[in-house]
Amino acid sequence: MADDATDELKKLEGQAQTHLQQCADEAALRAWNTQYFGDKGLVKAALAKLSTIPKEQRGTYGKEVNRVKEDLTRAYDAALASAKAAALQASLTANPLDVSLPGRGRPRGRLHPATQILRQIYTIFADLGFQVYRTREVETDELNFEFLNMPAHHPARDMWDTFFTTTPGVVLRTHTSPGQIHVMREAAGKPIRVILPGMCYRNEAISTRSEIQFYQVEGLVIGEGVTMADLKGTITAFARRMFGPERRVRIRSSYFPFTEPSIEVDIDWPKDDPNRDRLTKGTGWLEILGAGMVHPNVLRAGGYDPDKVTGFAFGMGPQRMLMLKHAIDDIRLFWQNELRFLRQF
Ligand code: FA5
Repeated sequence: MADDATDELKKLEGQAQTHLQQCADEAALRAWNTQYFGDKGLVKAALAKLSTIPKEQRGTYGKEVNRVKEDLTRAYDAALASAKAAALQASLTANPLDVSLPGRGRPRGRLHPATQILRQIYTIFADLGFQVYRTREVETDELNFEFLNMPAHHPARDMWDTFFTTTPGVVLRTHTSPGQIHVMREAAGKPIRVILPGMCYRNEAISTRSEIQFYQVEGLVIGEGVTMADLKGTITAFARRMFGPERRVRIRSSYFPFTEPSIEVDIDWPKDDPNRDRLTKGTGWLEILGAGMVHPNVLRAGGYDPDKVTGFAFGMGPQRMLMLKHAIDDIRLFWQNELRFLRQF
């Protein structure tokens, strides 16, 4: 019985070695492994036979079956390693790596021109002692209009065509001015000198100078004895630094319900630009901001006493300034994501 078993073992070993040599690739080797070493494999079966061998011959058979198992395992590992190496070699020869090909460059991003000019604005106002204060883009009707001295049905509301949300009384802000109320209420009576940058939305006819979505930077200064002269000085100092000393600044009187008196400020369009007349409607000037002395009703809405303090406010359009700086003939270019345009900045 034991001799028969040992003969079978020899036969099994010979057969396994021959099969192994015939395996041409990794897949064939793995199939071989399942055939001999899988759960129902032939080597497993030979090991299981041990319990049927008479006790006195069990030691010899056991040693032999273990030797066969180890030899076959070693042979399999070696064959698998050389099959893998051969496959790698073959793939390197078939698809040679051409190290002389030029690399693929990574495109470098840059700041959007609107972000660049916003940062310039922050820097100039930081030097003038202003802090940046951020407020929300979605406001209530109350903050966008009422607290700014425009009760419901006030005709001045017509100046700002508004996007209403589906929630009654909630609007996309038409200007950064509602931020004035937020700052005043937070500062609670203390002096204020801040700018409030952010996006605004208007249901407007889009043109070369007007978008339905645009940045504004609001400014607010409140304290004892703040005058119109401070406003004019601040705006002029800002414009000189933003546009250079050779560019002209025009201040003219205007109307806003939340300031009294009110002004608007224009900058002269570059003289040598052929689009000058078209973009400035023949005047040579483009408006960059509205401003004025904060109306007493607005001071009251913010919790300040107009008999004790005064203040000035302004709201400027950074994209209009970009147009003026670089003689850009269409404000819509900023949101079109045309890289050939954006790369110039
Ligand atoms: C206002 O929005 C006032 N809240 C400004 C203000 C603030 C006055 C504080 C007094 C005190 P106006 O609608 O004129 O005003 O807009 C101010 C600036 O925002 C404009 O001068 C312009 O530079 C920019 N702007 C206005 N509408 C658009 C638009 N549709 N597209 C691009 N820029 C715009």
